[in-house]
Formats: sequence, structure tokens, C-alpha cells
Amino acid sequence: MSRPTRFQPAARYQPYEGPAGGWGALRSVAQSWLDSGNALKNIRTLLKTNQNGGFDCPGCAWGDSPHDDRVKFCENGAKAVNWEATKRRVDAQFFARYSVSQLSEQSDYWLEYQGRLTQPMRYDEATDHYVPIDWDDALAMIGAHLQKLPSPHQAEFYTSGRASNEAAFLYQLFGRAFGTNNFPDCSNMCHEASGVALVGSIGVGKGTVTFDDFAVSDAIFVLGQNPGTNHPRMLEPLREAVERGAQVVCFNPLKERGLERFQHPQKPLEMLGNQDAPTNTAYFRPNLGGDMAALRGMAKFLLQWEREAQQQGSAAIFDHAFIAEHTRGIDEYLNEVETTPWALIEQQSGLSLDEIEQAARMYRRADRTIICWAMGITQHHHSVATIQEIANLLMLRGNLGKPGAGACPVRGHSNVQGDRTMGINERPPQSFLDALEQRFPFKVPREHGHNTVEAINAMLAGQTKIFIGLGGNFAQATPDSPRTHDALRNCELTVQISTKLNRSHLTIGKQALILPCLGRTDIDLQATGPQAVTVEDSFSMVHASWGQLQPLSVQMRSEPAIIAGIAAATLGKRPVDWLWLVEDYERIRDLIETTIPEFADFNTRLQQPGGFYLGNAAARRTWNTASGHAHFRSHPLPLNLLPEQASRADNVPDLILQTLRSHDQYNTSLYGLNDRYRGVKGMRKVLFVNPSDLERLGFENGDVVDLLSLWNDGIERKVRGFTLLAYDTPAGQAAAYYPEANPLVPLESFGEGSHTPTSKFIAIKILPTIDDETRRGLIASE
Ligand SMILES: Nc1nc2c(c(=O)[nH]1)N[C@H]1C(S)=C(S)[C@@H](COP(=O)(O)OP(=O)(O)OC[C@H]3O[C@@H](n4cnc5c(=O)[nH]c(N)nc54)[C@H](O)[C@@H]3O)O[C@H]1N2
Ligand SMILES: Nc1nc2c(c(=O)[nH]1)N[C@H]1C(S)=C(S)[C@@H](COP(=O)(O)OP(=O)(O)OC[C@H]3O[C@@H](n4cnc5c(=O)[nH]c(N)nc54)[C@H](O)[C@@H]3O)O[C@H]1N2
Ligand SMILES: [Mo]
Repeated sequence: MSRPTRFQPAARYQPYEGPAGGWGALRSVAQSWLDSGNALKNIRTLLKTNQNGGFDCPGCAWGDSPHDDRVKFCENGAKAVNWEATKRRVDAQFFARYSVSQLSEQSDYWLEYQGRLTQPMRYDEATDHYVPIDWDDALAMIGAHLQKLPSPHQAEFYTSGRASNEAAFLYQLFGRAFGTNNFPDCSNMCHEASGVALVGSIGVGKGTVTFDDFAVSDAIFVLGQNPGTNHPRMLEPLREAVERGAQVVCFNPLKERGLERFQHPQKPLEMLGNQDAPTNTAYFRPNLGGDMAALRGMAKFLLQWEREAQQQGSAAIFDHAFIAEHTRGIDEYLNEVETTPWALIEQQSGLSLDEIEQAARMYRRADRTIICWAMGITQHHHSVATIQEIANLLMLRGNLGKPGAGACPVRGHSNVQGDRTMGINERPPQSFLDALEQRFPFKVPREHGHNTVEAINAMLAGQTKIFIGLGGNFAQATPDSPRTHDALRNCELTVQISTKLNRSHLTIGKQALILPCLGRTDIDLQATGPQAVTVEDSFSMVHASWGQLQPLSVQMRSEPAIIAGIAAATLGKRPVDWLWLVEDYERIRDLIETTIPEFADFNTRLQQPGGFYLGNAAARRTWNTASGHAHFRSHPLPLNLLPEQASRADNVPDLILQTLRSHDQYNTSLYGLNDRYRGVKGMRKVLFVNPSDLERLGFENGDVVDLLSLWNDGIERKVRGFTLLAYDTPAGQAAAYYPEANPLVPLESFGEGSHTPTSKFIAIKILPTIDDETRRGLIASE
């Protein structure tokens, strides 16, 4: 055996017994400091995370209390900062050393670990290397390609959710002035269903709660979310809620450690005493996709108790005043609840009626309830219906628009919510387009643009010729990886505006450019001095972010400067003087202020410590729906969660698979190969399986297998060499890491009304891995 290395470490699987946070978190932060090669500088930088005058954490979109100045970073925020603020450089020498084919052989972890992209590069087909290109030439090349397109709809403008408000606003203005609404974004794969569902139910596609609501809530439900890894700063409010006697009720097929116990790494006494505290009061483990059935069951209990209360003349369960004044559609909904059979609810949810009743009792007991959710809810076929069921449940007891209550889709990327507010949206509301048209002298395109799945299809079909990525890793984050890779390769030109090297720089069109940009931690110096950018968190708080570190190279440019450069090279000074705008970002904010009403007095309000609240009409009980009311939306429970294309009499799935994040990753960026709370070290190609399933399928813990996804379209979707790990997951429900399992997600398998790939529900078969030698032997002997 060869000696273990950083990129091929020794693998180990051993259950983790500790709490979330704690010493393990401190050790891991220390390791990431050391790994960054910038330890001293980064410690000072970290203390500026989420502070006034500091920068917004490039990690998740959880908000902070605007009232205190405690330390506001967590283990994974620290890892995100150290990952970005590395000293290592991917420069011209690096690209001279490795050809694109050679780089393609490397793992995603290796690629990002190499460091920050420091100068613009152009792909040279003759040598298969990236070679340096001047900024002016690179921008001119993009402009020339865009100008040559027969139709503006042949370009895709992708955005990942780290882009600042300023960058996002310029980007959409440019794309629309160019003539298209083709703005696929990471949100299409993330919380799209939340936006669609909430707009339909309450007229606003955002969460209605703010940070302060958590402190006065009687019950907090956490559905389909793993905050211990993905939103660690949420653990503190959960723990505080438990301490003051509120209910914290979790729905998750897996026992996630962060939702069980938390030791605060920034509280020395607690650390010394090795104390921890619980983060839940009840934990239910539904089947994948079973939440809507569980919520429907809760509604059925509430309805039963409401009837009993009416008969006995006791206090009502429903908030009749709220329902009468603010809502429509209750009768239809209650009929639907009534006719949903208990047997279907039990079978689909995977929970017993006792458990559902217990959850319903907790909900009933609370005067103020918040329901939080994330990817375990949004990445299913019936996500829009499930989220509307969440809204229905909230409305039954008037849990919208009062302190301590409301809907809380916990967003992913740090500014994914802000990007949508700025108009990164392939189907923007007409009011937004009207406002643009009033403010700017050009005809705003009105036809819907492409979302992520549609963009991939358009590239596959050869309709789209140019792909521009404002951040992200389109090649790896998207479903059906081999097909997505083909789609990118089908383009004439692919352009990636990025901080770090990833597979999207290696999966390219006939021509390709890498444009290196500044990240959140970097000082952004423009003609008038250092600039702040702004972001919006999950609670609709907008605040400024000031970079702290000297950029690694003078050749890196800010995202707004790059977009302005592309726009100027394509459109000249139409409809604005792009280059003048980026001399001072206050000028961009003035434009935002005059286009988006919530941003009145933007530059002035930004001075407030902690930023300012954008407001949320639904939280004020103003319903921006056609009827002016909130709506109960009635959906029948799906009879069968398995889509038709995945069920064939002769080919029933072995397991249903969800794809999720390890503790050492930020989406496709891998900070390491461990998943501490799940006990996994040095491995990522693993499949977590219930021991009874292993037995049923004739495998053992540790066996290496191939995974095949079931979808009747003649395309083979397979990943090879996954290690089976016996794990505490409900029978029939397996889990694997994203992005390794993405080749299994069919492009055609997406949410109804959301188009979000169903990354949490994939029907699979398990086959013993047969190496290529044996396979060839088998074929030869047949
Ligand atoms: N450190 C770190 N932070 C991050 C990210 C990261 O990768 N790393 N990513 C960011 C982004 S973009 C996002 S969107 C968020 C993602 O945050 P999460 O949504 O927490 O991310 P996932 O790892 O996809 O976890 C999904 C959780 O839902 C559960 N689950 C899966 N299917 C179901 C289901 O059908 N029902 C229920 N009830 N539960 C289910 C899984 O067991 C798992 O606990 O985090 C953001 N923050
Ligand atoms: N199977 C499966 N697939 C999924 C998911 C899942 O749960 N399962 N989750 C989905 C979700 S929720 C999301 S949000 C998407 C994420 O999709 P993306 O947002 O496209 O992917 P990331 O991995 O976050 O992108 C990482 C890259 O962004 C670049 N980057 C980092 N910071 C910056 C910056 O400040 N500026 C710029 N310009 N570039 C930067 C770096 O080059 C880095 O390599 O993936 C989705 N895909
Ligand atoms: Mo996300």
C-alpha cells in the first residue's frame, strides 16, 4: 500500500460520539488556518467576519443578531474564509505546467486546493493549455462573440449565490440590455421551490421571520436541514430555545448530530467543562419525500381536535379570526385534508400515527411557531406542494405576521437571496421589468429565460452558444454530470468568473476564458478608493461587506468591474456608462435605489450598524397575491413518490438515494475528505445504507459497489467504486455525497413547478463493482 497523502488519505469509518461544535470544531478551524498558508493574517481577518466595518461571511446565508458584537463566525465559516484567503496561487506557471487533460485527471479537492486564480487565461486548443491573455483582449473577445450571436437568447448568464448585490444588479442589467432573460442560477437547484410555493401562498417568495423571532418562539420546527454542518450559527438559537422551554422539533431521516447536542466552541467555560446542551426536544425520522404526508397528518389531527373543541365548546384550535380576515381557500383545503387516507399518510411519511400525533400536539401547544426548512424539503418532485402544506399549517393557527412565528426557508449561499432581489431570475415579476424599462432607455425582454435545467438542454441541443458563469461550478453542481459536461463542451465560448480552479474550467467550449475575481475577504480598490459591496441574508437584512486582505495579485478584478468590462465591450455605453459606475459602487447603489422600491435611500441606510431590514409584506400581513389574501393551497398527496420513469415491473429500485453535504465541503468546494459527525474519514465515494438493506441485498459493510440510477430513457447513469457503510438511516433510504453522486440525477427528474433537480430522491440499484479487466474478460468469454 502506498503512503497516505492529503489527496489520498487513509480511510476510516467509526461512529462519532461527541456533540456538534466543541473541541473537534476548534481543531478543524486550526487546521484550516494552517492549511491556508496565511495563518496570522487570517486570524485577524476572521475577527472581522460579520462585524460592522468587516466582511460578510462567504459561508451560508444565516443572519446574525444586529444588536450585539459578539464573535460571529462558526467552524465552517472559518473554513470558508481560510479556503478563500489562501496564499497558494494558480497562475501562468501553473497552467504552463499542467495541460487541461492532465488537470482533468485530478480530483475536485486537488483542483481547488491549488489556490487562487490570479490572472486572466485563455484556452489554447493547439497546446491544450491555458495561456495568459490581457484583460482588454479577454473582454474584447467576449464582446465580439456576443455581438456575433444571431439571437441574444443563445447566451446563458449563470450566477452562483456569492455574487454581491452590486455585481448581480449590473449582471442582470447587462443581460437584459443585451436582450435576454437567460439567467439560470444556483437557486434553480436550491430554494426555487420555496420561492414558487410562498409566492402562491402568501405573495412573497421569502421567509417571513427575522433573527429576533427565534428568541420568542414557542416552537421551532426544523425540516430537511442539517444546520450542524451547513448553518452552524443556527445551533445557538436552537439550543437557547430548548433552554427556555420552547419546543425544537426536527424532521430528518438521519440523526444529524447538530440537531442533537451542541457545545459552543466560543464559550471557554463550557469547553473546559466539556459540557454540551441539547438542540431539540423531539426528533422524527420520516422517509425521503415523506414530509408532506407527515404535515398532512398533523393537519388531520388539528382538524379532528378543532371539531372536538367545537362540540365541547372549548378553546378553538384554529385561529378563526386570522383565517377569516386574511385567507382564502380554507374549505377546499380542509376537504382535501379530510379525504387524505390515514393509511397513505402512514405509508408515505414512514412515521407512525403516534409520532405524527405527537408532532401535531407540539404544534398545537405553541402560540408562536416558526417552521424552518432547507434542501431535504426543496429537492423533491413535490417540493412546491410540500412547502405550500407548510404554509397551510402555519395559516391554520395564524402563525404568520406575528412575533416568534413564521416561515423560514434557510437559504444556502451567502447572497443567493439578494441576487434574486436584484433580478437574477429567469422569470422575473413583470413589475420588476416595468421598473427597469421606466428607469433605462431600452426595451426590456419580456419572454421567460432559461433556468438551469433548460440551459443545459439548450446547450445540448446546440441552441446556446455562449455560457458565462458568474461564480459557481456549473459542471459539478448540476445533475446528470456526463450530459452537463457534453452540454458545456457544445458551446462556442465558455467564460468562468471565479476565485478558484474547478472542473468547470476544464469542461469547456471550443474557446474558453478564466477571469479571476476578488472574493469577499479581498480589499476591493476602485478609482475612488476601497469599496464595500452589499448582501442580503435569509432574514432580508441588507448589510455592507468590506474586504480586509490585500489581493494576491493586481491582476484580479472585482466582479462588478469584470461585468462592467464585458458590458462595455459588448454594448459600449448603452444603457449606462458601465466603467464610470464601477469607479464608485455608491453609483451602482443609486441605480438600485431608483429601480427597486425597497432600496430607497440605499447608501444612507447602509450606514446603520448591522444594516437595514428590507421588510416583508407577508410579515406585515399584507398579501401581494391577486386576491389580496393569503391562500390555502390544496394538493392531493401524491399516490406514489416514485416517478413513472423510475418504476418498471422488472426493475424495482433497491433503494431511494438522497445526495447531501459532508462536514468538510462547501457545495462542490471540498475543504477536506472527512465528515466528522457521521464518522467518515478520508472517503467520499460512500453509500450510507441501513444494515437491514445490506442484508436484504446480499452485501456487507465495506463492500465496494457501482450505483445505477433507474430512469427509463435508455441513458445509462452509473457511478463506480462506492463503499457501502452500514448507517443509521431508515430502511430503504440511502445517502451519498454531492457532487460525487450527481451523474445519477436524471436531468429530466425535477420538481413540479420548480424545475429543481430531485437530488434528494433518486431510485437506484446496487451492483457489485467489477473492475474493467474482469469486465473485459466477461465480455470476451460470452
Ligand atoms: N459548510 C457548508 N455550509 C453550507 C453549504 C455547504 O455545502 N457547506 N451549502 C450551502 C447551501 S448552497 C445550501 S442550499 C445549504 C444546504 O443546507 P442543507 O439543506 O442542510 O444541506 P444538505 O446537506 O443537502 O442536507 C439536507 C438535510 O436534509 C435531510 N433530508 C434529505 N431528504 C429529506 C427528506 O425528504 N425529508 C427530510 N425531513 N429531511 C431530508 C438530510 O438527511 C440532511 O440532513 O447550506 C449552505 N451552507
Ligand atoms: N446532487 C446534488 N446537487 C446539488 C445539490 C445537492 O444537494 N445535491 N445542491 C444544489 C445547491 S443547493 C446549490 S446552491 C448548487 C451550488 O452550485 P454552485 O453555486 O454553482 O457551486 P459552488 O460549489 O458553490 O461553486 C464553487 C465555486 O465558486 C467559485 N467561487 C467561490 N467564491 C466565489 C466568489 O466570491 N466569486 C466568484 N465569482 N466565484 C466564487 C469558486 O471558483 C468555486 O470553485 O449545487 C446544487 N447541486
Ligand atoms: Mo444552495
